Amino acid sequence: MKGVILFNPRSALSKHSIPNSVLQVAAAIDGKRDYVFVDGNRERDPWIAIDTYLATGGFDVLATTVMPGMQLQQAIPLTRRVRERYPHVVNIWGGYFPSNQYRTVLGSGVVDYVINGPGDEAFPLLLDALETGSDPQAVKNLIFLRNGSFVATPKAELLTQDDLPSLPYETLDRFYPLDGYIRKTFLGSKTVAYHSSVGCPFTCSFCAVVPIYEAGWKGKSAARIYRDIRHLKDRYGADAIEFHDNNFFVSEKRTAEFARLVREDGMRWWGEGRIDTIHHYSDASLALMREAGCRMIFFGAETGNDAILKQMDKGGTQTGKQIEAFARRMKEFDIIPEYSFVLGLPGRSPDDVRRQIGEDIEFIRRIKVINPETEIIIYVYSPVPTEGSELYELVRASGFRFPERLDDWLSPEWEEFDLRKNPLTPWLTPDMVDTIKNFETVLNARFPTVSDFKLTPFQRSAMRTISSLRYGSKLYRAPYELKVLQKFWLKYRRPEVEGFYNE
Ligand code: B12
Repeated sequence: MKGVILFNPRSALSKHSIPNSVLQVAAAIDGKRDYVFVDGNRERDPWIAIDTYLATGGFDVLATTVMPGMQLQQAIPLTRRVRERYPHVVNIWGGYFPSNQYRTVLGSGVVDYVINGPGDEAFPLLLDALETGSDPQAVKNLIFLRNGSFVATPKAELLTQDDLPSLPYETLDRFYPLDGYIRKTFLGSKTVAYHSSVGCPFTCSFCAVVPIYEAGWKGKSAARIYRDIRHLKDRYGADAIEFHDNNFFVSEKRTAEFARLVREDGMRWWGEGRIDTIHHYSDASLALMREAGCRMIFFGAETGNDAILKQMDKGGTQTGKQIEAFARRMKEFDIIPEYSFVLGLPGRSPDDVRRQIGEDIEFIRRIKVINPETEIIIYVYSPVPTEGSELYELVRASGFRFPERLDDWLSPEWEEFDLRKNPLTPWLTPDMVDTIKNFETVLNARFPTVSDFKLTPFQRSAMRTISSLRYGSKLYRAPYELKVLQKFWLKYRRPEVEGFYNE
């Protein structure tokens, strides 16, 4: 077995954070196999780098990480090109998209193996099997085609995260200077992306994490996180952290311990958590987190409607009332809640869907009254294959189907689908999508996000003034003047699509 090319297809229009998916995979083979990085976010045309490496004859594996959306635009054509020009090269895909859409990915004939979930053990073991000619079926977390049938090997237990090797930042730095990833955001002048846990203990049926981790969660200890963060601070001058975990705040004990460790470092941090989990945190823990630099937390609020929270299998104790009470509580501790909502779920009738959208818009307005600092993110529901869930059965019953051919995901409408902005769900009519998007435009003008720190105080107050009549009188229809100002004057940036604005 020769060298491995680790490929992170382009995932954002601007430069971006540390590609932790391929970096963690690199850690699993570091010192055992030759490998190189190709980052589509840092290459004008990644094909040139991939082709150059393969033309040397020193590489025979292209290992690509793929999430839905923009990454498909490079992952699919480049993998296909490698198959055509270098048929002996093994194509391995890992990440959320292939794990959830393995039939389409393997059915394309250009991808040989899908790493289903964590690749820390699966990837090195697969390379060993390919090298020795032994049966890959012995490798867990793997899916491949054999004689026309899918072979999905058992899922491995989640690993003890503290046992994972340190990430080879210095190696990545040789390919792409790390300064290019450690950027200024509203959190700090040198913001790093760090991933301290895998999975999530909950099974929300609109979330792509669920089919992969099935309510499993494992996290690094506070001491290990702090050791790694200190390395990024001391070696690269990091002064802020984006915790990219699906659910960083599962354990109050771990969070509080990390807060105590990082308290004197003057770092500011952001992460993702659940409202019901952190609402059960003590006042002391919340105060400690704020003192230790926790500035904003992303939450899946989803909806103010308890029946729909149930239909979503949101689980836990989250309710509309709790979402309101928690926004009020976060204000007391000066930690910004970033509430994401999922609008446009299937209903019994079009009127039912419209009524629900209207109710959630009113609910979001109430949250803004309770705590105007609350950042609001609006997603339009895009199904993920949570087989067997009440919500997914409703989706299937509506006639919704994912593309069967891999190349169909390249079509503009499916790229839109992935961005959860304009899904092609049969029950959502254009007027419903317009209602959601127009409200979003007026809301973002009335309350510009703090994360877009390039906005001047004048721009912010101008947008507030210009939009206040519309927002005050709930006039959301055809907000073209605001769209033009946001696009051309503000170059407004939404964190849910490209991450936090960074320079
Ligand atoms: C960072 C991030 C981004 C970054 C891009 C990162 C990049 N790669 O360049 C940005 C902010 C640009 C981004 C954008 C989006 N994202 Co995003 N993103 C993430 C996030 C928070 C962290 C990913 C990460 O680094 N994880 C850390 C690594 C170590 O974990 P991992 O990726 O799971 O990797 C392990 C395994 O999966 C496997 N593996 C993964 N890749 C590979 C590759 C190989 C070769 C092998 C062997 C193994 C392997 O092994 C790894 C180690 O165990 C994840 C959530 C999460 N916590 O993972 C969401 C997530 C992947 N994003 C998601 C989505 C939907 C999007 C957007 C579409 C959102 C939107 N509405 O716009 C956009 C799409 C991008 C676009 N512009 O089109 C969803 C995907 C859901 C789905 N349907 O599959 C996730 C899961 C969030 C969620 N909870 O829903 N995203």
